[in-house]
Amino acid sequence: MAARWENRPEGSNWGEFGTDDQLGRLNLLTKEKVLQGVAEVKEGLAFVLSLPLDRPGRSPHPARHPPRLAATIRHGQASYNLPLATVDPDFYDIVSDDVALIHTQFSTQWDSFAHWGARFDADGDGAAEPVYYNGWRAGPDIKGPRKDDPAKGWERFPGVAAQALGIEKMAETGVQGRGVMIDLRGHVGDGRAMIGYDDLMRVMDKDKIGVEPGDMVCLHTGFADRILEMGANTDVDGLHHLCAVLDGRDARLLKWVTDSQLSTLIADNYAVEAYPARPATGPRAALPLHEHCLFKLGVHLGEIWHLTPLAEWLRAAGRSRFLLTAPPLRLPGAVGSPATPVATV
Ligand code: UVW
Repeated sequence: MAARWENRPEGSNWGEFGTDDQLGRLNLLTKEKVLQGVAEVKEGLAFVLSLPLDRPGRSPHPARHPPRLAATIRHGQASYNLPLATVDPDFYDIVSDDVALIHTQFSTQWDSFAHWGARFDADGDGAAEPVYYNGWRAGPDIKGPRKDDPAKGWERFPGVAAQALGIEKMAETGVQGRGVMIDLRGHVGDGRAMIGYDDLMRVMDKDKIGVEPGDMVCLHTGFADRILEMGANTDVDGLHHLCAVLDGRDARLLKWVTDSQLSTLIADNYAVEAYPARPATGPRAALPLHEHCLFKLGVHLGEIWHLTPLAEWLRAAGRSRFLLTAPPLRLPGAVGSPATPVATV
């Protein structure tokens, strides 16, 4: 089948996993990789790597809000603690049923490849068009809300079954393999630290950490732990000055992401990389690590995971590897998803 693009972005791997690929580096989560993860299970201890999904109390992102839960309505009544005797007096059952409004990227989450694209001349006609990983197009492949009334965002849903790059593609793989923890907090503490290639290599050398093709790399910065400490009253301004972030404008760091062949990149901070990114001039990506991972390489980003208890356990045990199982919701067409990842050691 013909590729859907004539040009691929510099430094991208478009086409390497197939013309129609929607999984990117998840293709490296082979059965051998799962077995390598399973081989790291020695104690039978499981760690939940999700924050409660109502944390942070407030998001640094102005359009993302805490989840809202409500009862469904059944026979005109809110169906919490509802006696089914209202249906048949001989029924002794009590039922509850609810509905949630969830901003999929508010708390512990995965970004799908539909989260970040670019204006790029993929079809070679001399004009840039909006396009995503592997040349999937904004519009025909990644559908948006009705242009005449963007407020009718819900009307996007009837068409999503045909959508490319939705988070359900990730869910269908099971997202299981070997996790590798890089404990940045253990070296740079809780102050804001911009981590470039040299800093990352120093930490990995000191802790004797190796990343092999297909590994799911987790960066512990302490950010989500500080969110938990803040409780419901998140100090959003304070968050901007806390903990390590990757320097997305460091070209050698981006090259390491390419060369390492890691399958997914995960952090307990807000965007894995500094947000906003280091200032620069000229045509550029606002978030260069997002562009590199989600748009060019097909590397899913995990954000705001709660990594501290696992990172501390691994450090105390002199280990860095574990079995990681982390599917998103199998929600067709969604751009991001909450996750309840589980690490087993
Ligand atoms: C932003 O929009 C900042 O992206 P992410 O959810 O990946 O942090």
